[in-house]
Amino acid sequence: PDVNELTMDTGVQQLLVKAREEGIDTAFDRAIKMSQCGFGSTGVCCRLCLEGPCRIAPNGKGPQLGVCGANVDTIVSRNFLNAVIQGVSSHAEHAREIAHALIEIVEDKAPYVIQDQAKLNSIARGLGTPCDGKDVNELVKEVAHKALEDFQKQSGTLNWLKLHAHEKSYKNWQQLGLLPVNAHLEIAKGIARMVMGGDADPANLLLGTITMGLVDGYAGLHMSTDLQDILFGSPRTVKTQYRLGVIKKEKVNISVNGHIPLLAEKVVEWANKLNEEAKKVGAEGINVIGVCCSGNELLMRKGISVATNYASQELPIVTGALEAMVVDIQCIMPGLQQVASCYHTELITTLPYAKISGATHVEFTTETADEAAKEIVLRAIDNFEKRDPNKIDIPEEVTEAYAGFSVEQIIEALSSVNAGDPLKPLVDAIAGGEIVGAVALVGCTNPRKKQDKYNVELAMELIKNNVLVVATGCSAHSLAKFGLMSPEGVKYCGDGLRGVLTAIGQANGLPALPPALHMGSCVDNSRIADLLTALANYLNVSVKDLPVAGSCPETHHPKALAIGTFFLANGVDVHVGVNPQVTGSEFVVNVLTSSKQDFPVTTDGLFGGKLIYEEDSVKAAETILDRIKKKRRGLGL
Ligand code: BF8
Ligand code: SF4
Repeated sequence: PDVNELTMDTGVQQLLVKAREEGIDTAFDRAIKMSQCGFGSTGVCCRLCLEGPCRIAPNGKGPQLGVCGANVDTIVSRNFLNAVIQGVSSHAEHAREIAHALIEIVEDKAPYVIQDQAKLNSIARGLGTPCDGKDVNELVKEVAHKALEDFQKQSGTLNWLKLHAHEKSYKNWQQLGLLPVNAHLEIAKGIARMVMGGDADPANLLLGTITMGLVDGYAGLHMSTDLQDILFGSPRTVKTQYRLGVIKKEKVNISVNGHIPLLAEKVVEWANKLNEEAKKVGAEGINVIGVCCSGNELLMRKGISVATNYASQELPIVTGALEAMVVDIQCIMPGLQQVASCYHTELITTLPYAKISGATHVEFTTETADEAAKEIVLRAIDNFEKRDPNKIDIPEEVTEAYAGFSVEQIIEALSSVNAGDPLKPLVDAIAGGEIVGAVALVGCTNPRKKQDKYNVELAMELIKNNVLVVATGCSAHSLAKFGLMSPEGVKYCGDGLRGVLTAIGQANGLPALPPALHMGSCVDNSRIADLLTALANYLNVSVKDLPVAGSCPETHHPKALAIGTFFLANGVDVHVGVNPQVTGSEFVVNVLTSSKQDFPVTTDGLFGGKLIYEEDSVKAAETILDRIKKKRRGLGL
């Protein structure tokens, strides 16, 4: 296929042509060559023991039971649980690493400075830890220990769930016996129930998956965001730039790619400190740019510009002007090294449990954060002179965008309209119908789908119909690149939404608020959940009653499935635009996607939210709007 069928981003198109001319394959080419297995893509293949692999033909032909007697519903639900556990483990590890770092920091073993005392106090108070008379270090230590309890306690439930869950959701999960005890225990239990000869009741397996979703939401997403805000500061509105044009020919370019901002923050710090060193090799300075969620983290707190999102992460290297790509973990394509080996770019892995063969490894620990970051930046400076001028080609386009919409920032923006009752203008606009509802556009891009197209199309449909969009992760990059995170984006909105965004924007010195509000990285989906909880409390209803939904049109990672499960558990409808590999079981499909009146056990009936699988973004928008309107009617609107 022609490159313009692979991505909407003209900069990525330009570099895909260059890569092809140079004989370099990227994820887009590999996706074309790799045919998808019909059994795997419907979730009916089981590889859980050496009696197998067993696979159940969905058309009823051939054996309908695995060698052990497992039927297709058990196999599909086990595979789904397996995928969600992978996502949960990623987010829980992320949170645990930050908690651990906080302890090292207050013990003076790690070189970071706590940035946000107000957030620290509010989290401590929420956890029931008195703040009075304690110094910052003491309080950080107590909060971090509370966090680590969520990986250790043997009874009760997650501190972070009690801290953030809406009371009505909490009661529902309690009644259903779904409350998680600690993250590690639940992950281990989840794997234990999924093994050969474990849990073979598909409904029970799916309920277990919901518990994993709660672990993801609270011990993963919320804990990561809270602790990172304490450590690095809560985001405030920032103006930034997107697209591959943020790579600067005259500068030493370093991209950070991954998720846990402990390293990325240090790279920025050392890039500033060593800026003069770069001039000694003929560069104008050092330019740190973001890719994927590390990009989001630095963007939200530091306004760092973002080059590209997941599917095209190899392309910054193809500019021939990237001196180093520094990675930590999650969504790092191993293929980066093949591409880097064709250029002067040094791919630098940093975590002992996430290496790539052929890449340089500079081990990062919180204790040696400064040394590691300094070495990385010096390596990048050295590499500047190794550039091949004939290989340099940087797409010019950049797009301006606003980001940094933490809940704190959104409330502050609303306070400019109504200082005494900040949520009132938003709630009034929803009640009056100027805003029909809100949708969180989250998650990924996927090299199998035309990059950005589905994210952007869905957002456009929604805002045209007066639905407010908030965004995180790689989908936020898509929306920013196409103007939906700038005030001018209101021209695509329906009249009602445009009016509200303009009024709030102008009260804050902007021509308008952007129609899509950037709320951060994937762990920052916690911020979206917090906003929903605040709205539900304000209206004295459940989260499941709100006219809202979540959507991940270009899904690729199991983390997205874990996040989706968390929102389903809260009664929020979740749309995915990529086959979630469950379609081989009618039972599983019904539990996840049917409305409560149509099937005896559904997530809709138990929690109030269902899964919507629809590849076409325009059709997906229609379905989402129908459900939002139904929820509005439920509220008497
Ligand atoms: O955690 S959005 S492609 S980079 S999984 Fe990955 Fe998806 Fe991007 Fe961030 Ni989230
Ligand atoms: Fe086959 Fe059962 Fe083993 Fe799965 S667990 S591979 S279905 S025998």
